[in-house]
Amino acid sequence: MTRIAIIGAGPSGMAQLRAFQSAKAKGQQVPEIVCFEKQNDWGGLWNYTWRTGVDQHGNPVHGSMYRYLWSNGPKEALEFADYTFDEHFKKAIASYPPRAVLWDYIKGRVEKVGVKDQVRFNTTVNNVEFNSDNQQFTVAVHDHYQNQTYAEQFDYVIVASGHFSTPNVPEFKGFNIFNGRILHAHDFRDAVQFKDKNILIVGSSYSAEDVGSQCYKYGAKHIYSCYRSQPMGYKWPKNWSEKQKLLHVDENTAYFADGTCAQVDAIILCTGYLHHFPYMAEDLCLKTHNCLYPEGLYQGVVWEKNPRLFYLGMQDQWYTFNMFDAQAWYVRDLILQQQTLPTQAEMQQHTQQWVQKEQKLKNAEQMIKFQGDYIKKLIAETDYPSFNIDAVNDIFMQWKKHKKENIMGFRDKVYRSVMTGKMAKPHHTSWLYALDDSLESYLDNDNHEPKAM
Ligand code: FAD
Ligand code: NA7
Repeated sequence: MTRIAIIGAGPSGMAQLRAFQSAKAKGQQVPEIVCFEKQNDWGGLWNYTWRTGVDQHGNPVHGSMYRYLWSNGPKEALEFADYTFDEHFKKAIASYPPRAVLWDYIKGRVEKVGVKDQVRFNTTVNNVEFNSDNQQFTVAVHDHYQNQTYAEQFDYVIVASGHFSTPNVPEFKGFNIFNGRILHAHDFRDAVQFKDKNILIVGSSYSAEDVGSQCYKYGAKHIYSCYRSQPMGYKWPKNWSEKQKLLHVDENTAYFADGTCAQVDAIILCTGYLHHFPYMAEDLCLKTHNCLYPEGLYQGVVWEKNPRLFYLGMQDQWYTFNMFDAQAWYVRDLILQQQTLPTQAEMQQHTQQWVQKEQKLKNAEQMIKFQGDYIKKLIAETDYPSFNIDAVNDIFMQWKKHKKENIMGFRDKVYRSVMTGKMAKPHHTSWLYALDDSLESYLDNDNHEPKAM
């Protein structure tokens, strides 16, 4: 029987499990699937861990999420087309759920259809090689339950191990003599640690904005953020100063390109992540920076040099969960031979057209539409329920506008689901004052009067 290995049971790997299960439910013959997951539960980044550095088995900790993380985009933009928030929670909820609520939602869909027995938890993939003689992959793993290494043969491999877990850690002059703490956002777990501290955030993208906002919310004294190319440019609170490029630091002071300096207690490097696949043989290894259309992947997923190998979720992400679905359904149909691939040269040419298009994008609106167009094309090829992607693009544009208006208040806005047509219900407490990020508190919307909106 044909065998498929999925590496990782985060949202992308779970989408792949769901895609095959939905084909099986329609009576199709589906190959044997084995999903390897190095953590002891599924959900990927949404499965919070307090750990930093190495995990209990000595492997690098995967988690980059922190306590008090709330969705940084509206849930209406990431909703599954085949499993809505209303179906899962049985009532309307607000638009920016905390991590635990989104984790519950992601798990709900796959728990309902019973695919967990296809996942081998606590099992780290250590090596993947392709043997051209028998056209099979050898996947070598370590089973941490048994403390045993073993290898198995597969006809297809689907890499779904994420790309926001290996930190990009630049060094600045003086770091070796700085007296405070220096950490990367990957190791940031709890903003309360920075209460009453002056902190410096390096970077000007999502992590910079959100890690800084968490620190503000939980009582940091002053936040300095500094950018390399573009300022974030929001209307920051009084105790947040956005600075130009960081030049160097000494024992307790950071020096910026505009000639100013600031005394800081801690430095948080929000400098992004590396695509890192230490387990892949060189000829199978995706090498890319964080972009919307990585080179080498036809339709964003097929490894052009060997189309028995696929990568899911490797793009920079405006769209997330429903994009992973579109990819997973397409990969499924290729493996089930309901889709055919063009020649390698044609695939490469097709990818180049998209890569060149990406290079010409000038602003966020164009980037959002670009990713929306990509998803539209994938969905058109499969039976994934189609949804109004133009309407989701509009939600993203509203979200951008709300952030510009009020960076500490945008999470209080609500949006209409494009899947159900229903409006979200405002949360009982404004994000800035909602210190409890538990699932129970979030869902307990009926017993609270809305306050501080
Ligand atoms: P991951 O979630 O990273 O899952 C990959 C899985 O692979 C993990 O379970 C991991 O343990 C496993 N794995 C890795 N290596 C191996 C190995 N060698 N062997 C076996 N298993 C392995 N998206 C949103 O939509 N909204 C948000 O608000 C949002 N916030 C974010 C905040 C942060 C701090 C970060 C870092 C990302 C955020 N994202 C957000 C984006 C996030 O990338 C996606 O939501 C999603 O988690 C990606 O899913 P994935 O399955 O591709 O990767
Ligand atoms: P991103 O979006 O890849 O952004 C990385 C940021 O780090 C970006 O502002 C970069 O500046 C900056 N950067 C990178 N290297 C350096 C150096 N050497 N010096 C200064 N600044 C640097 O990563 P994020 O972590 O913000 O977001 C990733 C995901 O996590 C995202 O999906 C969110 O949902 C959460 P640049 O603009 O390139 O000059």
